[in-house]
Amino acid sequence: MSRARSTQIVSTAPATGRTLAAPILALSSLFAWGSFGAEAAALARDSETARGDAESIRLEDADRSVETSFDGALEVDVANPAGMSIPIPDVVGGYASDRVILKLAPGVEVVDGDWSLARGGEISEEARLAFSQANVLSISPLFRRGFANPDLAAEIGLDRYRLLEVPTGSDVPGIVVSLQAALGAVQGAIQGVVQGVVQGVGPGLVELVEADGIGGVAGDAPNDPMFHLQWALENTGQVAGGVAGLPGADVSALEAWSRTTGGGGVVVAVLDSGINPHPEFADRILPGLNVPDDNDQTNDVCASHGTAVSGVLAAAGDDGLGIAGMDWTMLLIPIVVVDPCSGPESHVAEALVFATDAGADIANMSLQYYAGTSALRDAVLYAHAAGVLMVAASGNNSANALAYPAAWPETIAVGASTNLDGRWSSSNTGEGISLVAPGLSIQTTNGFSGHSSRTGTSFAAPHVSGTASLMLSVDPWLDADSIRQTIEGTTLDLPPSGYDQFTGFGRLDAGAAVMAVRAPGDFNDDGRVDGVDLSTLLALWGECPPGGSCLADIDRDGRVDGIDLSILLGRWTG
Ligand SMILES: [Ca+2]
Ligand SMILES: [Ca+2]
Ligand SMILES: [Ca+2]
Ligand SMILES: [Ca+2]
Repeated sequence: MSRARSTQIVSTAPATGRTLAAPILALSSLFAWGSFGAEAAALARDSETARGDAESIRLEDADRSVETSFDGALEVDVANPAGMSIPIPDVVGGYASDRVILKLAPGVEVVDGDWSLARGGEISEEARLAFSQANVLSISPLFRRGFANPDLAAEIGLDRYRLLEVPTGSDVPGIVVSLQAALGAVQGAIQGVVQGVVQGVGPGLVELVEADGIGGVAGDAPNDPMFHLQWALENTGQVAGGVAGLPGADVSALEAWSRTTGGGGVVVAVLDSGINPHPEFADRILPGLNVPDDNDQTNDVCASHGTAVSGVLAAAGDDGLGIAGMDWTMLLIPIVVVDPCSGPESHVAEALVFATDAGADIANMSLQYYAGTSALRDAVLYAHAAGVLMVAASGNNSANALAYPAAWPETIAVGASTNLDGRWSSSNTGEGISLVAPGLSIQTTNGFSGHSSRTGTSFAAPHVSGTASLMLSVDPWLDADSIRQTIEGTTLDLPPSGYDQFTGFGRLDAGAAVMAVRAPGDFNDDGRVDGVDLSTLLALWGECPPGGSCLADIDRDGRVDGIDLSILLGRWTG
């Protein structure tokens, strides 16, 4: 079984002639578990799958080399013959390395000191040998306390489940496949090819063999001591602005965090008054720029405005300190554009070009300007063309006109909402506003180590930027336009019905937006990256059709190729 771990894939795409060698954690799941690997590979080779655009796969290890082409349904079954190929043992999302689950076929008993199975008094030598090879330590009923309704349990077959204990660290995926073959599993999570392989091999002593997955409790609220004040993230009816809130009128941060609290090094430029090295994010502040002073001094120069914006974006969550931000791991580029609290628009333009050139994924602009200069306009176009997602405050003037740069269509214009899911009264409105997000009495970071409550569209915008950052941590190849479409498409509509100039598409729902992101390689959005997705990728191999959808182009470079295959394999879950 260790042989499978050293199996290598050499994959040649006929369309391009390119050859790539990919690390093959995934292929050990795909084709080769113990002796079963040869059968699986043979099956792949012998099946009728060759197509002009199919991928050619050669499997190699120390003493075997199997070349095969496949495209469609075949590897769906071969890839996952046991209905599981979870790659990592003993972690949440992985499998238990010391447990294997059997469901006995009707009429089969465990006999002989737990070392074999029998039907009608006939003891199976295959089972005895298979258990011995798997180093099975014990076999016991899985449901240890019996059933209050034994008839129902028997109808479902719960009474036929057995737990096999094996040594910790066992190759459970390999054992599952071996036992399926030896014991003649007649039913598995995935049938078809598996049945074809094992038919006539085993005596049909079990219905299924499976690994035991490991999970855990779903996300509790983080332990930040001020989290109970953060109505924007979890509204339990907290008072804000003297008014008790509407429970649930929040961005559903807990739902978003159940999927991700950040990761992948997303970079957010904060065009603002600077960022103090507050302990909530001090270790994640990258070198920045002070535009007015033309130097690299980026401590906050305006009553902690930029520091407060950064807390909403990026305060570390569940660290026992203060508050939780939207994305707990994002990197911040501080760019000072004001001195101390105001300055020319062109400084923002400079800052935007600097942010773009520094590789920012997102530019948060909790700013309001009124001229709409061509210099800033063109800097917005520069950033947009470079793929920077721009998020801007709508402004705090009670005006029916959006501030700049929010007024330009390339930016996401964010107004402020209240803890009652209404528009904050001073939040600017106007055609082109994208959405609203919490902006009233927002608990955030202040000074060099403190916290305070802030109000305004400045503190609404970073809820949106932080949501975008979480989305990028799920899929780093998301482009700015699709992030925007998802954020705008998952809002909670606020009155009046439909898009309106007061609250745009509605109030931000970070949970829905993050959940809407498909994980890279999970083309059918079933939460797994497995043989089904691999089939999709191989079937779509080559240039993307012009104007058409290109589902399998994970890195969005216009073609489905070895890069996309590598990404998929790297994210294999089975
Ligand atoms: Ca914290
Ligand atoms: Ca509306
Ligand atoms: Ca999938
Ligand atoms: Ca691609």
